[in-house]
Amino acid sequence: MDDLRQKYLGAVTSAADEPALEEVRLAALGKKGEIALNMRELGQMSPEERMTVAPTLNALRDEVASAIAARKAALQDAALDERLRAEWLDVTLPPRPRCQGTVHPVSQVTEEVTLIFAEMGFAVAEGPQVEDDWHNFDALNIAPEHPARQEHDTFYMARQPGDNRPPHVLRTHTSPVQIRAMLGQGAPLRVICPGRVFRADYDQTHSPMFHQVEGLAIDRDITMAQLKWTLEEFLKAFFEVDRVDLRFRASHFPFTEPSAEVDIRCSWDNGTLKLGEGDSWLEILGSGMVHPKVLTAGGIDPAQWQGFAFGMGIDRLAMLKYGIPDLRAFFESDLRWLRHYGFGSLEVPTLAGGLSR
Ligand code: 2NM
Repeated sequence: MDDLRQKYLGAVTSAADEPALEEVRLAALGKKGEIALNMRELGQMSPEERMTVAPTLNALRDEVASAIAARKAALQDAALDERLRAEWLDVTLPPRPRCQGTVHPVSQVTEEVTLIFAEMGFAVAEGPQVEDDWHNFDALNIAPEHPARQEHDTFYMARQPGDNRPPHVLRTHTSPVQIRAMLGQGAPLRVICPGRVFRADYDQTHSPMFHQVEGLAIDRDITMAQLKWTLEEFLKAFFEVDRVDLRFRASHFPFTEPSAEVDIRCSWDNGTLKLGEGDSWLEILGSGMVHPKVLTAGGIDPAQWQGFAFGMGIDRLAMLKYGIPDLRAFFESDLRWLRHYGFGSLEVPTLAGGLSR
């Protein structure tokens, strides 16, 4: 009994880590451990013998068990001390430079535009950037021989010889989203469609990928007067001015009739743009009454419903509002540019607080 005691107490003391200690526990107290086997032999003993052996064996079992528990706690303490030594942290160090990026002006302006039109009851609709030519052209009354369809304006998706599916393009405007909204939701309808569009055009003022927002309102008895009011309210809110002076110039788009380009009165005082005053006019958007053929393509009866629509460039709105000179820098992913022109992620635009705060 004394040998057993020496053996296991010694083994407990010299167990270097928890797995080694667990082996000692199994060897001594486990189901097939030495002490357990000894206890099993109590059954074959005479009552007198058992009276003397059993208490000693029980005491031994308890002593080894508490030695193991004590050693286990000591090993855990030591392991924790070691971790605390290894994983120390100097909390007096200055913080790391956090977020490198900012909210891109295109994202900020998209938020601002969406907020203003949401207030007027317009929902946001989205659609695919790769479109079939029916949604991008035919449904919008853009004839097959229209110059906009030519390779030099439109990015056509590559096709395998023998592919009989309709041609697909990178959408050249967000109007196909409005066709999808008409077909999907029917009239009455009020949506804006912000998003990426693509045209094969690259110079100082054109990027092959840019951003547009188009709006569409369909109801009974919709008129150009409502179009004009809507655009005035939008431009006042967006540019954060009390009044704007708009000029509707007759124009032509395949998808609207009549069509108008909208200019906003402005002045350029030594390089700074002022809206609402002055002798200059700045072209800001295109608009018109939705062509009956376009309503029909959208599954809407032009004898029952009318609609106005408009479209403008988000990138250009951002340049005008925030005084950003070069369009191409928008898409160069230059962090220095982004830090200069970008917005904090928590500076969320609000109509009450001033959009650009
Ligand atoms: C513009 C100018 C004028 C326009 C038309 C439509 C649709 F799908 F409803 F017919 N959406 N957007 C439109 C009209 C767009 O962008 C300069």
